[in-house]
Amino acid sequence: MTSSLHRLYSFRRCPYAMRARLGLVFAELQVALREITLKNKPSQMLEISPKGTVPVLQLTDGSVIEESREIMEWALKQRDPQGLLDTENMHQANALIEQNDNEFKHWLDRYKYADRHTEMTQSEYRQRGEVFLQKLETLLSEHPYLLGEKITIADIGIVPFVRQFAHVDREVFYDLPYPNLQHWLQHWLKHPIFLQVMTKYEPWKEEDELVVFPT
Ligand SMILES: N[C@@H](CCC(=O)N[C@@H](CS)C(=O)NCC(=O)O)C(=O)O
Repeated sequence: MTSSLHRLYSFRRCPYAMRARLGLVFAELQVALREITLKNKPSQMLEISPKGTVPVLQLTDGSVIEESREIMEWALKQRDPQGLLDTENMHQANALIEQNDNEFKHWLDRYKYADRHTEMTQSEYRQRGEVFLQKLETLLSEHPYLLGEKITIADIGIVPFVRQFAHVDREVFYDLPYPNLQHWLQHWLKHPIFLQVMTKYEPWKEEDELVVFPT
């Protein structure tokens, strides 16, 4: 059966998939959602994206976007009612997202799975990750969102990863000297769009009815 909706393969707790869903919801675009589990990826997803990571967006014209950052950007270029791309600092937004993806994520994974990476202690991994958090704290001490008074693509591209870092050990995170970052994260965790993005869905099965996201 063909669908008039673009199709998103996603995994609820994956920060990359979260940023893609945030992009879609801020763009007010609906997609046909296929929630997956990483242990049991659907063959339909692997056929269009053999690298096997989520998120994957299959457009109705058959083309495939298989990088989370490109999905966010694509969505907001279609529609951007809240002006998330509307910043003079797009260069800074891109640089922050790159630092998040290339450097912070590296330390986040080691902090989260320190038992699998025994070269350093968990707190050393955390401190390496904190270099990026300190940068965010400085930005957020100047304005409520990373690049100014309004939400930009930098906020939605980065917040899922800060959430994951915080949730490794919430007590430790909220004891760190980053009040503005903690406030920003708290604000996001209560944000209606964030809550929408974290709705739980059962893993997709071929016989399922179309699941439209967001509803
Ligand atoms: N560069 C990719 C990374 C996506 C990624 O690594 N996603 C993880 C889940 S958070 C994944 O699908 N991993 C595959 C696996 O664990 O099998 C993107 O930005 O979309």
